[in-house]
Amino acid sequence: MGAGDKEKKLIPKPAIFFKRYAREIRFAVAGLVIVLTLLFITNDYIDFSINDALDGDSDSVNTERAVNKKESQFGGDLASPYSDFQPSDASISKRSDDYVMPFTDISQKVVHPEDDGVREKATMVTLVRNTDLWELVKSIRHVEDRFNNRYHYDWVFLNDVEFTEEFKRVTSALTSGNTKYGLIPSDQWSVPSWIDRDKMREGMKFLVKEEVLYADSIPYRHMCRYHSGFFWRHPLLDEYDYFWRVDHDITLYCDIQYDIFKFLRVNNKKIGFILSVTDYEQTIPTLWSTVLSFFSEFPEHLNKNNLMNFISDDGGTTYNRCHFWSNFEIGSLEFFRSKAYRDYFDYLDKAGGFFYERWGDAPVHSVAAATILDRSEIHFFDGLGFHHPNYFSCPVEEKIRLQNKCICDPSVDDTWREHYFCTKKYFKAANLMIPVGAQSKTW
Ligand SMILES: Nc1nc2c(ncn2[C@@H]2O[C@H](COP(=O)(O)OP(=O)(O)OP(=O)(O)O)[C@@H](O)[C@H]2O)c(=O)[nH]1
Ligand SMILES: [Mg+2]
Repeated sequence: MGAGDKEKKLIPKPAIFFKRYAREIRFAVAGLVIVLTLLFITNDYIDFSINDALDGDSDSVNTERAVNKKESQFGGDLASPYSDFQPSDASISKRSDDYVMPFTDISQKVVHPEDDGVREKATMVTLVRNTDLWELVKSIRHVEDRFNNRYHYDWVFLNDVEFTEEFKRVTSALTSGNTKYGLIPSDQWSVPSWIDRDKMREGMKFLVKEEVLYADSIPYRHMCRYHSGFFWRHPLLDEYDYFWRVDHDITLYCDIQYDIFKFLRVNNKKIGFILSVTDYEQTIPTLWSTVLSFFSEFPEHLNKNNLMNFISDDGGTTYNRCHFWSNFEIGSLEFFRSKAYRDYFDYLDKAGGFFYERWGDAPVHSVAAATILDRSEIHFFDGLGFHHPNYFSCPVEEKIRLQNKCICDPSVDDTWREHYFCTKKYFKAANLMIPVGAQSKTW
């Protein structure tokens, strides 16, 4: 074995290989880099073109998405104070094209907007007692987990007494947006001067005899009156256009796949509900006659394209007591701030029914919505899954329940029942189709 051979043996075999083919290897690596770069660019282009082609579909849902997608590429509306907002979960803006909308939303001709990186001027709002804290925490978690952890909307808490430090600590730890805590002015939470207290006591006695819930509760009456006429006037709500009322005793069962506030704006909706029921006759004996005298004094506030057929079975002569259950309520603050609504509330308030009887905010809001708004501005929400004691909303369509990861039992759904519940009546009044599966609930 010569010295040269020895040297060759000391150099490892791969090194000899690389030395011999150094030029070819350099070419191959450079080629590979070029090919990979080309592939990367082309793939991006194909992806972009396919999405654009799909977005170009004439279907209104896709058109809406296309508009939003274009906006989001430019970072949303630059003039908006919220334009720096980005959803924390990027996957939400890449909704797959097999996304399904509930049948009722197709029937109501609405679109589910895609996220565009622009947060609406909206907030959750909760009127609540300090003592409700440990029930409220569950409601907050439902709303945060199913919706707000992607959007970080603010949360306004309102109370007739100061919130405790513990209440603020716990709720601010659970919410993903800013929290604000407001004290209600005492004149909005006390019996007004024009109320005859003897008459009020007589009314309460009657309701106790009738075994009506909260028959003689004054705080309950303040709560109903506050929700009817004042929550939207609280200065903490001044900066917002939309609200979602979240009570301390609610449950959400499904993921909400879209920005529910953007939904209201894009579809021009002023109020949304999920369950609708019939009120107790004894709590509102003079509500309708008061409403009728309001409209005879303010006929200009009656919308020509109203939804009277939902609240009256005889063309407006009597009230059928149907109302949107207000423990779930998403709506436009502009509606409540309008002259029409303010005139309406002031008229009702002066009549005294919040105290002499026990008018609830639900019939008060619903009658206003069905008379003052255009019928197209009201929306029935589906696909969310909801519970407030003692009724359930659980989507009837399995594909919606699976897509939205609902954990409710559809057999307990109350939405489409005909006795006591009113959603079928709403669909009939609004001339909308109901989903398959809804027809079977006739009791
Ligand atoms: N600050 C404050 N909040 C109240 C008061 N009464 C009720 N609330 C809140 O107003 C909302 C509605 O009150 P509820 O007592 O649940 O009324 P309801 O839903 O008609 O009655 P239930 O069927 O018993 O649930 C809840 O979020 C309560 O926490 C009160 O006296 N003070
Ligand atoms: Mg409640």
